[in-house]
Amino acid sequence: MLKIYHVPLTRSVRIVWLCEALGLPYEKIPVDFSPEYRASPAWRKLNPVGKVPVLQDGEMTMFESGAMVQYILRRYGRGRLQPPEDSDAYARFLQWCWFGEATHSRPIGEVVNHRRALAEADQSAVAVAEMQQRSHACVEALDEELAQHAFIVGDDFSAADIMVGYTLLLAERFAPQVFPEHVKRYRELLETTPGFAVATADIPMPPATPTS
Ligand SMILES: N[C@@H](CCC(=O)N[C@@H](CS)C(=O)NCC(=O)O)C(=O)O
Repeated sequence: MLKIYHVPLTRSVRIVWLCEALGLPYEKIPVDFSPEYRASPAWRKLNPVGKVPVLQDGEMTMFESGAMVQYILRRYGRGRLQPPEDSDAYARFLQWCWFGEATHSRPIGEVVNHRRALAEADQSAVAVAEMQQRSHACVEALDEELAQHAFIVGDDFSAADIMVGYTLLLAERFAPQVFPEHVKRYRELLETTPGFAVATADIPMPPATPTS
């Protein structure tokens, strides 16, 4: 049984969403997200940099949510939720999976960190604005792609939508903007995908999206 160490709204949402979408059994283990607990030897044994999430499968323990997605697809996916590995679509699938974490989650993570740890410092507001701008540029890139098809890699739902879609949940909370047309449509479509409702049930509603 897969064990997902989970905190609402963190990247463990991706793993819950994926397991739900694949119909895989899993156990969700709540984690104390306080900096003190994450710095403790007990948690550092599971995640050496003190972050969330962690996945365990039998004796195997791993961190990095994108790697977890890839591992689960390879081991239990039976070809579902990704294009065939020898197709051009697979290259785009990988591209958007990496984009979701390496390019888009990164500036939003900086917004969260600056707000949490550096709210008093003057440079914090400048850094937050800059990172929000970077997130907006990522949303524009998504919009261009989504003008061409329903989901991020084509007309079928894939794990790339879980990678990218989770980051949109962060973007609407921490880098709010009026989503452009195709992203808005996509964001609504994500709500209908398998696993979304369960994976996001413990996340509080975001503040109202700006209308202008
Ligand atoms: N690239 C890592 C990022 C992990 C990460 O930044 N997790 C956040 C929660 S979503 C965290 O633990 N933040 C606490 C901190 O950085 O102090 C992954 O995808 O798992």
